[in-house]
Amino acid sequence: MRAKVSMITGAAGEVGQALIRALAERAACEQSERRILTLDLNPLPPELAEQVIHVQGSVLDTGLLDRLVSEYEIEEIFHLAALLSTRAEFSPDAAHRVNVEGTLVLLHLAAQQSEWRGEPVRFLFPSSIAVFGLPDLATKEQYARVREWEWNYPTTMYGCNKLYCEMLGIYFSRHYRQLAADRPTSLDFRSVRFPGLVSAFTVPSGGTSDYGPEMLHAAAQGKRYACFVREDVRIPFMAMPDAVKALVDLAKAPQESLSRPVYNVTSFSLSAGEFRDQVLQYLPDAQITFEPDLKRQRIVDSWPADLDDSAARRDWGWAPDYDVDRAFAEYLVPNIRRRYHADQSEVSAPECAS
Ligand code: AKB
Repeated sequence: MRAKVSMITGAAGEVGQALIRALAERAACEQSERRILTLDLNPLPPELAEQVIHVQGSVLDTGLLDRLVSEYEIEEIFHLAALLSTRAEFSPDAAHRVNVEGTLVLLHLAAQQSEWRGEPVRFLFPSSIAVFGLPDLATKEQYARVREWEWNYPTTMYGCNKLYCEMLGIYFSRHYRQLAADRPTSLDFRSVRFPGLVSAFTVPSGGTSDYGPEMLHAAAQGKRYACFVREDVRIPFMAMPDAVKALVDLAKAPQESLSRPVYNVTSFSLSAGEFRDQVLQYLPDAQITFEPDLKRQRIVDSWPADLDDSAARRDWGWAPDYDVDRAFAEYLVPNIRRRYHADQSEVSAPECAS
């Protein structure tokens, strides 16, 4: 019999590493036999690798995926592998391959697995504020908290990729093989649109919201930081534990409670200057300047200042644990201080939910 698994692609990335911890805890709390199968081009840090079955490889390697399907029964997929917005602008073709073709391969895999099991495979897809594209700053100010269906005019390759993959996911879950005489069981596609994510344990790379986490991690190491966007530009952010909570909570929400396949989720909205002020509150020696890079600035200017996440709150009880004060005081600053000052223990041990 094939072992039952939750699969995570892009598992060595920022969200992936945090998600492995959360799924391992969930499995321990639920005393579940379902294992975690991870896939990434890169190895995992050793303490994570020992908790999962890690396969080093590409989401585009269909031979490898065929082998995995023959060895494991995949019950859910967290498809995180992606090239982020700044990197995708430098390599749009590679971004399209990884972000779109990679997702298509995984959706096919999930569709086949659903058919074979006679039960839908849950497919969790992290989308992004990059799917929005506000045309100018006046419109950004006027539409401060965008809803899911507003301003879906991305200005980046990454944003286009994410928006299209949301559509592909919906197609695969609702209409795939719609003309077949006996339409097979289809997958269960669910997606959250994340704001900029901030982790205490990892530093992002290749994104355009990276200035937030970069200034914090630089300050904690006593390094100067030149922020690549204007002080006044505002976007929403979220602490990494809440991003993982959003994925895990959406995965377990009863299908009948979901009124849409794609949900905005957010926590707090800060201008780059306010982000700097938060950092200075805890690390008063931080040396942060603003030296906008006009091209990256344009991308952030096109992203909304905030998200309306009321649908997620209503349908599946979404609520972040960390508002801005708690995020900095209880999660980011203590853990980052530990990280750069020898003590590696994590603050706030997670508990099993009752
Ligand atoms: C990026 O900056 O590309 C990502 C995102 C907002 O999705 N962090």
